[in-house]
Amino acid sequence: MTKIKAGLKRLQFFWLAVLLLTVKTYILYKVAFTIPSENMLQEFLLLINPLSSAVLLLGIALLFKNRTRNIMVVVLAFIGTLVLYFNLLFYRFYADFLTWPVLMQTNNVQDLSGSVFELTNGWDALLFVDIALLVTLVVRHKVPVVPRLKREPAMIFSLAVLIFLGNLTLAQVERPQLLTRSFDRELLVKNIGMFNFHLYDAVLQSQSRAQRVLADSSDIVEVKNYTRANHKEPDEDMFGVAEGKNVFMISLESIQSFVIENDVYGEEVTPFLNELKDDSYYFENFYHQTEQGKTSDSEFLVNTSMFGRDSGAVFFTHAGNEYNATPEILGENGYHSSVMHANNSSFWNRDVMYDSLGYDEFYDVDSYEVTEENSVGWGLKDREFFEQSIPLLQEQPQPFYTTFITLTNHFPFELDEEDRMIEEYDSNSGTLNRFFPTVRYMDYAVEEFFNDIKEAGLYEDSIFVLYGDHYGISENHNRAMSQYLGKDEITPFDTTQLQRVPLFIHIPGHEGEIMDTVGGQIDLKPTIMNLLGLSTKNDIQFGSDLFSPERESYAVLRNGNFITEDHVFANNTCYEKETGEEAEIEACEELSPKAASDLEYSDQILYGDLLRFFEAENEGLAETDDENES
Ligand code: GP9
Ligand code: MN
Repeated sequence: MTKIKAGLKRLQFFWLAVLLLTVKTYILYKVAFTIPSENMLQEFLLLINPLSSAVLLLGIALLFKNRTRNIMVVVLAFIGTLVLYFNLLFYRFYADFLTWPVLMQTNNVQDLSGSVFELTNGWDALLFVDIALLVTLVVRHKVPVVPRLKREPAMIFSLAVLIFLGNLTLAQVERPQLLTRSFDRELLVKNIGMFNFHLYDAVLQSQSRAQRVLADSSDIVEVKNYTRANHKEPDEDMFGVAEGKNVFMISLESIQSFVIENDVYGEEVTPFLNELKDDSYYFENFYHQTEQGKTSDSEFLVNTSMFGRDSGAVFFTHAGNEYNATPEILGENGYHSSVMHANNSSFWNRDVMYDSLGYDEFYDVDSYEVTEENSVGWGLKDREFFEQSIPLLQEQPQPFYTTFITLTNHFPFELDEEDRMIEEYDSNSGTLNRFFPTVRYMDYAVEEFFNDIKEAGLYEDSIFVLYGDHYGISENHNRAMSQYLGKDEITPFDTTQLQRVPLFIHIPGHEGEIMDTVGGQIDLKPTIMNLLGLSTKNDIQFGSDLFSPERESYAVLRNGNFITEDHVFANNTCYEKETGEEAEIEACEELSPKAASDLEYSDQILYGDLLRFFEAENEGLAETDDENES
């Protein structure tokens, strides 16, 4: 105890600086970044999360001797304050926190430097008051000059690590999978602190950068040959049927196919979608292929026809890559593209990633009027969201390609009493029980949206693609799920089959059909492009047109499990699809190499950022085509 006291006294100037930086960061969180907290634990995390990094940063000063050490404390505190200040300026402009890639993208910084004066505020000087105090103390020789102890820096750095681990443990209690899923910058800053967030971001970025640096243009040739060999020609009758039409991409949050044509105590869960089935192409064997990136992974899959990552979220780790995504290609073909989603633009790093995917516009939470009354759970209720989207749609140039991301049917599936149209289910899982009424509500919201679209005169000239983004009920609820499905247990076969999400392609004037081809989100890009009359023959893609007569029934999930016409390969076991019984492994072996190659080649493109070499290649191709013609 006395030792600790002596240590505190010896390093009193250092600890004073640590305290000031910590308190200042906390005040800034609350006043400038207005980070809300929902409970005491969150508030406590906000308060302590700057501590470990302050100790680490200012601890560097302890490597120096005598007076230099005190001067270094001041210099490092100043640097820390500058980091806070740059974030603050950036936040005033973008309502987001700085990341390394953003800092490297010069146009972003130029945007900012142009208006830097407008972003500053007289009160900002307060940020530097403590620095002035520290300087005064040093200049006036009020700070004792203490000799350097050999083991001191190491002890202080260990202390920083210990504090950080304590912080992280608490943060994981508050937000499980915080670092692996890395879903939102605000959440990260909230839980581990701004400085630690910058360190974390640096590690993440350097990992992906290393692979990018090692890649060169020859790497793309093999992948290109592979995907071109797997190309499937479109159905002649379907190619171009929706040429020039608007495209509504409607992402249905957390819905799974098992709710379609199903009921809870006699009440239909999705009456509208069940009806929509009758005059749409409905794909009953369509799988989501997402992992930890959840909704963002699904957005990536449907727009790029590439796989997301097996861990983490590609929207975060590879937002700076070159892509050849649907919004960009459609943009080159006279389309206006946008996303409508009433959430923060920084969630899933969408603000950055949407630029890379080539979207023209992102209508985020600021485009909507969100109040306590019209919100539930994660935010704006779906009905309100769709309603408020209509005027936004009307102001867009046509034809448009617009993605709508619903939100109400999101875990933990909260709903206001007035919006509950069917009863909850009764099982040991509150999650599954609540799931049905929120799905029912989403179904209602989509129905009303269709009515509004018709009223706004936007129906006839459009096509509608409605798809489930990912599962809503995880394996943690298997017991309740087996009760609902009337099964003894949920096997790996069942779990794989539960990854089916509904896909409707609704084309006004078409009768539609129940389609049994096995497919996944990765197939949507070529499917949509071909409907619009645009060939994807030369594109690098891992999916194929769902209407193509040449396509084989097949989907590989991100975890390597795959599904064919007759079999399901899950957890290294081959199952008969019809019965769910185990089959001879040979029955699945034929497609194993393809499943592995699809994932591997897609990863190569992603990690090597290989599509940056693609455009040049394509131009070369166009030239040779021309030459052949002349
Ligand atoms: C958040 C919404 C939900 O903006 O898309 O994300 P999820 O948690 O489902 O990935
Ligand atoms: Mn989702």
